[in-house]
Amino acid sequence: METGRSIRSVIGHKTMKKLLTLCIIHQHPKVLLGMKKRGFGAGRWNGFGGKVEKSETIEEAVARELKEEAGLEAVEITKKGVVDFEFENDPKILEVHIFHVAKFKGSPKETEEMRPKWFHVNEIPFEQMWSDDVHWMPLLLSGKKFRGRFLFDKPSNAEYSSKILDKDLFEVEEI
Ligand code: 6OG
Repeated sequence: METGRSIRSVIGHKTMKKLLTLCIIHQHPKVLLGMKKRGFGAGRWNGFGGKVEKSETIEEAVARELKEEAGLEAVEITKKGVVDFEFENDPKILEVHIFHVAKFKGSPKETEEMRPKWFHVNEIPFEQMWSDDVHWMPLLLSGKKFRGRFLFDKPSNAEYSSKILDKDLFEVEEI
């Protein structure tokens, strides 16, 4: 019998969907972000996360990435959003599952991929983040659940902040 996972990966293959996680550590009034040091989105502050491997669930990927990128052990993770990201003239869809983590063990440490830093919720550096974040992060920080889709011109890096060409973002009761 097919499981949810394998059905998802078959659909994922046809539509060129890539499954990723993104986790925001939030202990009010502070949020832990990481400066991405290499790879996709380098030079921007973001939550922690990455690709979901074939052998793991999405929640397992959240815990693994948090450990690998910030040296933290998630104690409780809550899914808050699913957002599709697309780039003009690129058939790939990044389906990013966004989580809220309020409890964790350990203290944040710098890794090869990320330099962690706490920010007050009123001082989140949106101008040095992906340009979608300013739209959904306030929903996440106020306990809302959401779905959305953003179409960008091209990927962000340290020098260039992606332009949003189209967006659709709405609150949902369940995710
Ligand atoms: P690696 O390629 O390093 O994972 N990500 C995005 N985050 C935001 N805020 N906006 C986007 O708009 C994003 N696209 C991807 C998902 C990449 C990490 O970056 C997130 C992952 O946590 C396009 O394995």
